[in-house]
Amino acid sequence: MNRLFVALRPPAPVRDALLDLMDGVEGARWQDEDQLHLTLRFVGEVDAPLANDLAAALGGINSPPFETELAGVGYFQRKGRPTALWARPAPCAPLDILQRKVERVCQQIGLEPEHRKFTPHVTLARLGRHAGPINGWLAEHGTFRTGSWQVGEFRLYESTLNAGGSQYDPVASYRLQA
Ligand code: 2AM
Repeated sequence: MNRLFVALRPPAPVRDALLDLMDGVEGARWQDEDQLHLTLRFVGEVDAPLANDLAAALGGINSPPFETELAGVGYFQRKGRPTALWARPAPCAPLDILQRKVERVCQQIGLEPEHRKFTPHVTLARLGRHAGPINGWLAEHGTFRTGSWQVGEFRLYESTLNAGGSQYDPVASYRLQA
């Protein structure tokens, strides 16, 4: 079985800007540089034939390159407790269109539809029960903005859960073409 997801990989200058945000919350488990990505579709565990179908079907997506930027930080919470810190893209119609094309392909090969609303974000940190307050961090980075970059490809990733966290390995890249 392969645990898969489809994502964008921000370019190095954007990753550097994200790394600069990774301080100031006690106990936060900051992501490593090689973990940084923006998920378009979490697929989860699939067997090898389905993984192959997905890899091939993603290659059939026709979408032009587009510009996007990250603007703003925030957090996810569960039961009133923050669980993750993230940076999010500014509203970006081409990103939404690409996400919908990926979703359509996933359903065409037989995956269950993703019913959760698409909430594009780049996870920066996981927060355990004992993490410190995040209000200062949120206020400090409220005006975070990366400047835009061109998205020229998306990737299929494999996720491996290790004791120390998740390892994300690209298994295929798909070029966006006009
Ligand atoms: P997250 O960063 O907000 O946790 C690989 O796990 C990627 O898929 C991560 O970006 C993760 O989002 C996302 N993802 C979405 N739904 C998921 C789920 N149910 N389980 C694990 N990861 C999920």
